[in-house]
Amino acid sequence: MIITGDEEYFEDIGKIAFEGKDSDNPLAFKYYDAEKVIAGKKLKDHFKFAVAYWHSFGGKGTDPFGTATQNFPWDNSKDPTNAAKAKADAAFEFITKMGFEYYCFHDFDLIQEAETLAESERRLQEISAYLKEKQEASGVKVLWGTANCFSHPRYMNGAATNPDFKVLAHAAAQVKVALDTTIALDGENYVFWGGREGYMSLLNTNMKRELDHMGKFLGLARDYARMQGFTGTFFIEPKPMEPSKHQYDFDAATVIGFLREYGLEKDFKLNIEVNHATLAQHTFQHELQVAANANMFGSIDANRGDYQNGWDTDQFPNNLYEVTEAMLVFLEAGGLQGGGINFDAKIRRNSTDLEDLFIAHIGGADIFARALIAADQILSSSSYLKLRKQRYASFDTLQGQDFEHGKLSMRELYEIALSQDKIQPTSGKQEFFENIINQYL
Ligand code: XLS
Ligand code: NI
Ligand code: NI
Repeated sequence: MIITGDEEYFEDIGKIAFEGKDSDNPLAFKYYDAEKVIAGKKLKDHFKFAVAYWHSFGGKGTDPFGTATQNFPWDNSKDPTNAAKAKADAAFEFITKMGFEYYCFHDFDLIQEAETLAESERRLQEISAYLKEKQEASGVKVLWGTANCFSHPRYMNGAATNPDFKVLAHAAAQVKVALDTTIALDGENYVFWGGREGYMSLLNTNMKRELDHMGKFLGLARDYARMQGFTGTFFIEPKPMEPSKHQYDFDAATVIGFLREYGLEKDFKLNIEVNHATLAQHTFQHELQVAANANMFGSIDANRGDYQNGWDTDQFPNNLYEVTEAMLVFLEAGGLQGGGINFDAKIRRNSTDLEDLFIAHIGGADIFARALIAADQILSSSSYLKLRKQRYASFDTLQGQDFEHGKLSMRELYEIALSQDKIQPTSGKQEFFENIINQYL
């Protein structure tokens, strides 16, 4: 029998309520009213907010210069099973009090990895049974699972792209078990983030061979999961660098090309992370649009980078303008395909109060709600869509339309150009577009 822990970890904090923007209560939502209907859907269904197990319950405030600062009460046991159960208790208490419905995990966020693969698998089965009961009791679900194929030293030269076959086989076994775990927990999706799938120096790297291995590996993982009855979507999470100097899943466009090259485009979509977009010198909005263009607008890892630091700081989202631009694409694309908004974000090293975890997630949910509401108004009430359409009006009739329909040859375009009047410049009106957004924030 499984004994559910009865310890309350956040005993001073109750269920987080929506109190509206005039509330001064730091532990209340100001904009995220889960049941509010915007553009035909409840906010909670637009977003499917998820808590990242690793940052919120595994992160302890460490950084490359210092050890843990966040000594949270669920971290007291040395025994892996007891520690994992305490973590699960804290996680489910937190998620339920937030009023969220989802979480995301790596295999060894759930329970500490063992010395052998067989024992790791046994541990995962044990903790999954415990988590399954907690899911059933609370209604909380798994948005996606994944395997951590980047932390252990065996992966220092990559996992699916490792030049040593033994490591590739180990990674395959780990992904198989992570898929089994995700399926056992009724996970809706499965993510691949290739932290060390890339290289540090091309001098010692056969790039083509490594990419072929990765393509094959992902195909095998998909086939295995489908055989087990998994019907969810696989997501690739692009990131240009860190920890590898150069990662193969650089950005959305690169990943889309890769998926098509290896015949994976039917089963895979993208999980776009804000801070990864900006590391790739793109905007969050750009990456979402690239994914939407390819019909691969799958899921979002919500966070933000730092304007001054060039690494993945994984801060909680708070840039209203950035998220509003993103929500324009989100609504125009018709929302996420299977995924949700996972807060892949961590409280700062010096945020050491238990309530900081709540405050951070409240802020993140409020920013997305406020941005989505503004974006919906921009799309439905402002001249934004009309103005953008007008810029392309010359393609809606006559020769422009013929071109779009493939009815004009190169020679005909040449003849049109010879006969037409001098071209008058047309303003792009960028500042006007920017002002429209500001008007609705
Ligand atoms: C790291 C990634 C990671 C993935 C899951 O930068 O964001 O957290 O989301 O492996
Ligand atoms: Ni992520
Ligand atoms: Ni990240």
